[in-house]
Amino acid sequence: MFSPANIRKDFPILGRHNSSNNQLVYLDNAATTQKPNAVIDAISNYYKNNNSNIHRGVHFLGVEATEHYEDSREKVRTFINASFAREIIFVRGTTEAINLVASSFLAPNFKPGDEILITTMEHHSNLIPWQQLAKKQQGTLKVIPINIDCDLELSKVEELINSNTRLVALTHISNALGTINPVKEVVEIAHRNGVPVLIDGAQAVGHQPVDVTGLGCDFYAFSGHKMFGPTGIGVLYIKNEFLGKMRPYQFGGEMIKKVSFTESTFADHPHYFEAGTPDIAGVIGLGAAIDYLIGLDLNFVKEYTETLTTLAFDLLQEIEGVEIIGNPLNRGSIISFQMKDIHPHDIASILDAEGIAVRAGHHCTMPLMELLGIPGTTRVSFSIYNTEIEIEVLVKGLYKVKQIFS
Ligand code: C6P
Repeated sequence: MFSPANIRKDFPILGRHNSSNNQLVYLDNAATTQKPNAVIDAISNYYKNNNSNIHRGVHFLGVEATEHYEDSREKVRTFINASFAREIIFVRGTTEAINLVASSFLAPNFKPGDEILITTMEHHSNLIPWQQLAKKQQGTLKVIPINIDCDLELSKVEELINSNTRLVALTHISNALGTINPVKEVVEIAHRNGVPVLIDGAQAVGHQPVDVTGLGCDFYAFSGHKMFGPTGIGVLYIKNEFLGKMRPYQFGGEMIKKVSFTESTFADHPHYFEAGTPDIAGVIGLGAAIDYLIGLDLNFVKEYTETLTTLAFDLLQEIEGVEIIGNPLNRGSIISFQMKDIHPHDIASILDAEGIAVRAGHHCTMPLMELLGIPGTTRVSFSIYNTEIEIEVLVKGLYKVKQIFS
């Protein structure tokens, strides 16, 4: 039987206190989640017992390390329901995954006048690579608007797609608003018009079941560190049919078949995209994070964090002067808000003194903040180890903020 108290024991950092001896209340999970012992131990065990380079050594350490690394690829494949292991590319994180698609898939065939379609709520990582590509190759970046509730205007997707559209790139869950986008519907519209779709899943994987085959998307990007895994490792899912249409991302060892001074031929996928020694410990840690999440049951994770988010939403709304940004039809475990006449950084600093970790600022979505006419927000984001008591502590903290500024 699930119990938050038992889950919390898996995360040693949750026992930390700040310099005023206030117990940590970690509500910055959208920035990065904390790590369970299972992940910390898997990384430590790799370095203690298996450390070796992979796909090279004939010695037993090399064989073991390679097995663990490729086991993790298989775990990722089943976790997101991809069809083939070769569709799973290990990268540094969501940011690198998106840059890989921009330079290996879109750039080589992108002509002047071509268009890329994103949404108003994209993180800079799913905006700047497309913006810079469009600038360099005389194309256009188009933006799907959002409505007053901060939901995507789905009806505009078909209107904005035309024969020049080369890609639709959108976030699954907005890191700044919490909006869960109707990504399956967007994929259907785009595909009806012959346009491939990339989904930025940074805030979705690990929070709810994700099925790339069911979604039908062509590219899906996510980061290990937002789903209990280590930093520095992430995944790009590339649908099989696109693998052969992409150029290598980087050149070097591991991604080749044969090399002479004049020519090189390249390895099969996924190694084609994994030049150099990868983050082996990170991949093994990510595999352990997936095992941990499977043990928790993702449907349960989703249900529990939804309950916490609803509770926080209701309590925050009751505080006079608090304005929650957006009221989307479907919300992930993220709430952004403002407090009348108080800067988000002041709110975050006062909460920090109480031991409460939140994020304040533009959340790497400057164009969205500009559109909303605000400099930034205070953001709380929940994970499986958060509790109702912690939400009460947050609410108390916010009353303290009000009191200090009154
Ligand atoms: N958002 C946040 O506090 P990286 O840094 O590559 O792991 O992930 C980038 C990224 C891309 N897309 C979305 C939707 C994201 O939320 C993030 C990271 C963090 O919201 C850090 S800015």
